[in-house]
Amino acid sequence: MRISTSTFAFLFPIILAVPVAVSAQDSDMIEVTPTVPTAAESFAAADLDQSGTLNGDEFVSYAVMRADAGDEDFKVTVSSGDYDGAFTAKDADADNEISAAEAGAEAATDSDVDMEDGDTPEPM
Ligand SMILES: [Ca+2]
Ligand SMILES: [Ca+2]
Repeated sequence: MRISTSTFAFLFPIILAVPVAVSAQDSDMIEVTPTVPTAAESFAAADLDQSGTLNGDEFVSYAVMRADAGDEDFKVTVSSGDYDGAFTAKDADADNEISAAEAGAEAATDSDVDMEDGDTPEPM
């Protein structure tokens, strides 16, 4: 056994010091800034299967997120619980999926639209 007690003696003060340093920072360093997600961010977060569109379940998540973010239209939807009605209203092309455009959640750039998805061309 070559592990000496001096190694332990060296580490021990560090182990003690770390929790103190963390708790000292806790009170004044960590400031929770509420950030309101953009529609595009909510859309991406709600699109659980990352298909680029929202199905019925994903749309419910999206509606709740937008309501939380202060979107008055979705507040009405969430408080009424009429997700089906809102879904139908948003689904302009009636394909039972809400695209980012239909949700009004298009990102500023559209450069990532055609990623590795060449087998399903959009019917116009
Ligand atoms: Ca999806
Ligand atoms: Ca659609």
